[in-house]
Amino acid sequence: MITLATAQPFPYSFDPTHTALVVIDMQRDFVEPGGFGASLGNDVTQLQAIVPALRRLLEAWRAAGGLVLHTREAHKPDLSDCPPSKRLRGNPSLRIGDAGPMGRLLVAGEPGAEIIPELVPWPGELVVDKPGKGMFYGTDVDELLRGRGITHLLFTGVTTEVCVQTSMREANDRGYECLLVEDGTASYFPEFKAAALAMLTAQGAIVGWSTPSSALIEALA
Ligand code: TIU
Repeated sequence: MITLATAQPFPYSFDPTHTALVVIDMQRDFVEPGGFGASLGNDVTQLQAIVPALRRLLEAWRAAGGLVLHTREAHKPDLSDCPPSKRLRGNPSLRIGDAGPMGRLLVAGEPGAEIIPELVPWPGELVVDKPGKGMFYGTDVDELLRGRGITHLLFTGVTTEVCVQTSMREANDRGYECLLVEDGTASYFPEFKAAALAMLTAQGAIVGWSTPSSALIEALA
């Protein structure tokens, strides 16, 4: 059992053998120029900034033998799992399914939908394509985690207030004890990241806890 004494808003304890590190949507389409995130007018450098910390955390977690779940926001090529309420949002230069420099945006199998090379999944790690913002919607994530005895989830990835926050809220409703890694998650809008961190941990960890990656890595050593 590991206890992170400095976690917010109070200490967080977990057994690594019943815990998964969740890496949400660290795909080229969100992190690199020319992808979906950039098509929405966003500055992708905000997201690139977390890659070194995430690499260090992944290395420590893998060395400790922990389970890793990577998600990708990716639709079927016929877009039958992408409703107009999603595809027609905003006024982007390209929409989901349109062809860009990294292939069709957010479509499974296209180069842009792949996880960035710096964080490429290892053999045996879970990789799940999800059509929505939350990782439980339209996926078998719950069965995959429960089947492995997972009760605790350590959240990282992008973007904090969209897919990470939605996934963490879905997980909390399903009974998982959730921790968000502060420097392992990013938003295109730093003020939204700060607000998400505050609201998730408020009211006595109403959704979950948070910690810097350094405390987690130190505890795993
Ligand atoms: N636009 C934005 O901030 N995020 C998304 O569309 N998807 C994820 O957060 N993965």
